[in-house]
Amino acid sequence: MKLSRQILFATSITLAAIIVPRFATAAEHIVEMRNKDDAGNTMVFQPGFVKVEAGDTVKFVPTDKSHNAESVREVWPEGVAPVKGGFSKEVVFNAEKEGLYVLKCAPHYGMGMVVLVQVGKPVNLDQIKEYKATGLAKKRLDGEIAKVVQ
Ligand SMILES: [Cu+2]
Repeated sequence: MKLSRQILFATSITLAAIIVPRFATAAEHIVEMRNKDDAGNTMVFQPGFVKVEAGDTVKFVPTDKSHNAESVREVWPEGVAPVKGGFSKEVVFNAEKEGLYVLKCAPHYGMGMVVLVQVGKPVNLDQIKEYKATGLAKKRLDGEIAKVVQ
């Protein structure tokens, strides 16, 4: 009786060791959509750069109202479903494929409201660097591109 309990216990531990890490590795990352960040910049995603792994999710949260998060189509990797969140709504990006992803807040893109998500390796870095965002969006995007991890 005692032995079978020990075996059962040992089996449970072994199964947990095999099964749990597969779920534990998928992380949820939060990006806030804000009127002002801690540094005093206006109309921002915070953070403006997020590094995640394939299988993770990135949740965009409307900490302040009247923002949204959606794909910048010009540089969105082919074969990946675009993201288009409603105004003042949460939206989740399922990071499944490696690469760099640029999202914007539609009404504030001209004010530089842009965010860069790196999933695994930056396989499309050249395309992202070639993309000509305008005005403050370009300045902010260049700043985020400088944070990309090779
Ligand atoms: Cu906005």
